[in-house]
Amino acid sequence: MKIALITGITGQDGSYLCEQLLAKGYVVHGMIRRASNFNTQRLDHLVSDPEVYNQRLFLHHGDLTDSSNLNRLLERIGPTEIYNLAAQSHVKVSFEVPEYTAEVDGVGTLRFLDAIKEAGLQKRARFYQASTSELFGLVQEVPQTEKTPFYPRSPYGVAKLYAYWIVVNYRESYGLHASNGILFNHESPRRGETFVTRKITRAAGRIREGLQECVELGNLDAQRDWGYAPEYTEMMWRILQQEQPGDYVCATNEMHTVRDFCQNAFTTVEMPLTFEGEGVDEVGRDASGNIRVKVNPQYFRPSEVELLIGNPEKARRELGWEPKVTFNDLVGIMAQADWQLARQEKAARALQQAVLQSLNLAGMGTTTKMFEP
Ligand code: NAP
Ligand code: F7E
Repeated sequence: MKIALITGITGQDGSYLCEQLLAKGYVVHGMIRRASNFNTQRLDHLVSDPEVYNQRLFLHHGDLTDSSNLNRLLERIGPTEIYNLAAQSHVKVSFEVPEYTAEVDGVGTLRFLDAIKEAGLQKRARFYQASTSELFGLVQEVPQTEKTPFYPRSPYGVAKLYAYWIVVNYRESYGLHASNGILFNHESPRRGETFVTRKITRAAGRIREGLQECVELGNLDAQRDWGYAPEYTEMMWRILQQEQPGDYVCATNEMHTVRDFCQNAFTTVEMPLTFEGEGVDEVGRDASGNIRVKVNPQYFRPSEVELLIGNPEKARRELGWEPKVTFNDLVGIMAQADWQLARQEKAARALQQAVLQSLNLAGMGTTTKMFEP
């Protein structure tokens, strides 16, 4: 029987991977952090299914900063495949919490690998590490491949660099079937709302529905190779089905600016933008001349990764993996989903307003402002 253990199962990638493994007939165990509120929204459809939850999907509390629970989990579960997706995954936040990021993203990976070795699971369990294009940072060649030298540009990138090499080291030293997926940015309607793509598609939908005036962004010139998350989680699985472990770039080999992403997203919600001005004075205006996108230096990073574009030739050759969802498809999927959410939010607000008015309490509603890095 195939038994998978996923850390970071509550995240974007963890939730897609979980669905895919269940569909392939796996028993899936997920490690989740204890929180004061439920943090399983991306898994709710599975957790509320009595034929799945506690039958083929099991959740366990744990944290990559705590090795005692990792040891216990491995002993109890005896996984055949381990996907280490847990991380403090926000690059800008890593400048604010660098030590914690190193603990979780760097040393956390070592804790896991060592727990596998100590539990004597190195012959039974295959290990996938969520490595990243942030390793390339200040890029040394274009496009980047498995052979491109690394030059990380953030505490996140540096922590993931340690994780990358400790995976290689445990593979070479102890014969672990341990692999790195060097994944370029991948997005979806489940993407966290403070990553730039989702921030833009959320804003486009809300602005279109009159729930928000404008969105403030940082570096509009940054260029990324953006793919569709479910295709990338499928690749994680393919890596662990290989006879031999290895390291693979996972990307589309196509690059776009943040500004392109904005233009595409606002066009999807039928509100095309025209950009004018430069640097911090650049703005995006709608057809009526209203400013819908502004630059706010608050979102600049102390050191920036200006461009990333990956060549996934090795993955195509050895894994038969090829992305199908194009940049335009991806923006369309996300912007349509968030437009729909905005419509629902508008309808819910109207209902709330009607109820408050009928109770003669109008004006007592609260508004929340999201804290955003
Ligand atoms: P995500 O949505 O931010 O999910 C991160 C997951 O890690 C969440 O489940 C989070 O739990 C969990 N986590 C955070 N700190 C933890 C800790 N100390 N102990 C245990 N769990 C912890 O990230 P994602 O986009 O799915 O990415 C998955 C992995 O791929 C990450 O390692 C990321 O660094 C890497 N990666 C992502 C991309 C990308 O473009 N998405 C590209 C390359 C690599 P909570 O839900 O409780 O916060
Ligand atoms: O930024 C620029 C920002 O935060 C992309 C993580 O999944 O992918 C992700 O890291 C670009 C950067 O993703 C805003 O400066 C402009 O150049 O969406 P992001 P990221 O930093 O590329 C890699 C591969 C990972 O491994 C990470 O885990 O967009 N940008 N304006 C902005 N970024 C944000 N967040 N917010 C803005 O307002």
